[in-house]
Amino acid sequence: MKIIIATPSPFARKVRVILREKNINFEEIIDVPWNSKTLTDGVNPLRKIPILINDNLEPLFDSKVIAQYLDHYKSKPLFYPKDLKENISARLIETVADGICDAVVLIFLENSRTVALRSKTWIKRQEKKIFEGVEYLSQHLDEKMYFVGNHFNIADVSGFSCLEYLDLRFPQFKWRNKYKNLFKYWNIHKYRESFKETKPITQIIESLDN
Ligand SMILES: N[C@@H](CCC(=O)N[C@@H](CS)C(=O)NCC(=O)O)C(=O)O
Repeated sequence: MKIIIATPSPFARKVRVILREKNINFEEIIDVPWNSKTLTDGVNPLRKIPILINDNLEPLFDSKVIAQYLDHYKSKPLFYPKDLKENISARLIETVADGICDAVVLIFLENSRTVALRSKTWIKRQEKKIFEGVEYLSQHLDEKMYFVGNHFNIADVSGFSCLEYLDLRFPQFKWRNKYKNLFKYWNIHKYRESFKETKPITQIIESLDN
């Protein structure tokens, strides 16, 4: 199995973490999806990573689709809880964490444009999603060790990846100061091997205004 990723991407990270946790053999292929010569060309019509290539299947894209597929490919450990209530709660945390990352990406892209083209209103709109999203994560975590239920699952993969993506692309938001419970949670999970091996790393991207 092959997985096309970008090293800063929190979406690719979800899949990279799950592959490691499930101990599946895979090859990681690094792409820069923003560049004109991207490996996503002709593979994902949305031209986004992550993409999973498995011999007997058409290419899979979108981290949620891939993560759910991996639970079927190898069920242990399971990332989407079987219990309906827990399953919904975990997928809501995943959706909020992914949505925060989407907003961070949009701000990053806006700030990559020449100053005259940047919209402060647009940036403010995205910032609101980030602030309210992190508030949601903090409230739902409360003082627990895992976001949902009593085992590490998709909510933790997404939530943790989101918090470290904020560190990379939105460091001015010092979430550790405002949300002590998230800070405590991050301290507990940061030593996990799959997280250590997939820490986000920036890439150089082509100018978007060319
Ligand atoms: N909903 C998608 C989001 C994936 C995504 O936004 N990937 C970004 C990298 S972080 C990308 O490839 N962007 C390239 C583009 O939009 O052109 C998922 O969960 O996989």
